[in-house]
Amino acid sequence: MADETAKAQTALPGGDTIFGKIIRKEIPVNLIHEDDLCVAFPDISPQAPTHILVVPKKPIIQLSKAEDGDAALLGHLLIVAKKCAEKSGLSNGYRIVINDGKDGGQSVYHLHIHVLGGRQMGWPPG
Ligand code: DGP
Repeated sequence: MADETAKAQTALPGGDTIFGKIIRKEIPVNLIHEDDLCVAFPDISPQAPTHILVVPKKPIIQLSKAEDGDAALLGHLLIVAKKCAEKSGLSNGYRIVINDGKDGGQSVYHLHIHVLGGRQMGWPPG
């Protein structure tokens, strides 16, 4: 698999994404969580022992395109993210990441939250 940062340099916003296919069950994943508003599943290219993606069913392209009316949904995604971290036993802490756009390293243009844990995270991020 190509490096995710390299992929983010060429990824373009717009259209259906791999996450749309996962939400519609066209591609099978090991669902960690599903409700009316979102799904959570392991990242295919894990950057930590635990690496989960929390993805809204509403195809918001990226955080910078979210609207005021998405506030409750965005809050829900964070609550689901912390529940997934708890379920995964990340009792020592974890990192929540949202990559936005080219400079943010976004490669899939369907908003998602990364939950990373199971190792010491560094700062600043790369
Ligand atoms: P980002 O760079 O923030 O847009 O993160 C996209 C993530 O999506 C990246 O960490 C790899 C992951 N990913 C890409 N395709 C698939 C897939 O088909 N299945 C799963 N589970 N994850 C994927």
